[in-house]
Amino acid sequence: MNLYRPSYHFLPEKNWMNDPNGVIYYKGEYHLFYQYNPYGSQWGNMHWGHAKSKDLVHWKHLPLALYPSKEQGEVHCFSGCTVIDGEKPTIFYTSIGEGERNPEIGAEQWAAVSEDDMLTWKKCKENPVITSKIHGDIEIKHWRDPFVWKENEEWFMVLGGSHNNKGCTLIYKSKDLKSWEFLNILCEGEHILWECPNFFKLGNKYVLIISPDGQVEYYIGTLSSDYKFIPEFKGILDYGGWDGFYAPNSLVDDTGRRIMIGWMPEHSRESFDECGDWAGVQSLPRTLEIENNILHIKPVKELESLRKTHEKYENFALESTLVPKIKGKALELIIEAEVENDTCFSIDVLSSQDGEEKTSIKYEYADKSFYIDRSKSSVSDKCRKSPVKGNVELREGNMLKLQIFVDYSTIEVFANDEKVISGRVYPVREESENVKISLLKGKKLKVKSFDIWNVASILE
Ligand code: DQQ
Repeated sequence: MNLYRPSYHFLPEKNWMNDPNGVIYYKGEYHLFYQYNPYGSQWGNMHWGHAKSKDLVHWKHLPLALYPSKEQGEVHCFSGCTVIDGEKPTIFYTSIGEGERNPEIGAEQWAAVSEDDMLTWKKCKENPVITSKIHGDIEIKHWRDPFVWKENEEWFMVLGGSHNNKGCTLIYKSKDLKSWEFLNILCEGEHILWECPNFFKLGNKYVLIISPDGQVEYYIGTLSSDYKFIPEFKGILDYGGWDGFYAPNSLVDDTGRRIMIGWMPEHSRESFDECGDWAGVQSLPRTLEIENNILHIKPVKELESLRKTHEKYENFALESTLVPKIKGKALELIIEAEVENDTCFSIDVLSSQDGEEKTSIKYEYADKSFYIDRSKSSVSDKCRKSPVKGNVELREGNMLKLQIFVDYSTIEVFANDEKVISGRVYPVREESENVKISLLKGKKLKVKSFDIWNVASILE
């Protein structure tokens, strides 16, 4: 029996997957490319895998999109993006080779085009499209992960990197996607490197998202006329980091939604090797909106189509525990409650009957934290047990909404349609599929509603 492989998240049939790449809405379908090693379940031999979907929920696997061009000394096709130039889709990605073309100092930016609606891709004969010479005397290391968009009839690109040991994003401009001009260092931060930048307009602001080898951060701000980003507000896009969410990428669809998908890594497996011949999952797609200078992150509506058996509890006071009838390893739960002073409560999922193995999603009033307590997530001592923690302010009337998606080894917790924590867990017992809500501190939890659904597999 499968105990770990998610059933309603995207992942390839087997082998290693990491960053989502080149996500784009094209001719009525969502395309997802991804970093992929066709030869094993460890990172290496980076190719681009490819899948598409009509609804962001059910995905169809397609042939690999990019292979390293060994004859040109290319070893990896690192992350990048897809854009449509007229009718022709173009991929921009970072090409890594041998020796001097290593990721620290030798990366180049390459392109590939498709003439058959993205089914097959041909590398452009003009490659490399950009080399690091474009920066003149400015030395950039770990230069990678192009993100391209069109604004006022001009193309722009941002790339991640490291300048004087500080993570940075660089910005470039082009008229034809072929010849590029370096504009500026768009923004710099304190981390050693910034990977996979996304930079886009949302409402009347610009948003910069960066992956700094840890929790993914976002900045909201404005752009100066000399192409310097001026951050005004900052936040954590997902508290998961290496425990659950990294290197996201985004698209805009025909409804105008900014939709983001991130890689749910397996770092929490540590020395646990029971999962089989696959590694890496893509997160559920989420929408991004700015409200009160904070990025609000919500799962896409389309996921509701997977809801199956349902149980609902309304307007009750939780004084000890509630055990719903529904159980399983693929679930969605929503609780809306008024959280009084001193309250702490827990929603246990993937729990064994005796509670020896369980993953507890907790809310603590004292420090307004919500977190995935993984201390008992697995009776195996091989995987990571540290909590994955975030913070969220209560809404008016001390109201809290937690929307939780459980899918075998993935947990995603959305709090107040605003903040999110993604985490990975590896419960080893087949019977670890029970659910229980418990009041841990305080007199009572005034629950307005509690909903729980079994979630259909996307393979059915
Ligand atoms: N993964 C890719 C890089 C990127 C990193 C390599 C982020 O392009 O910077 O697989 O996870």
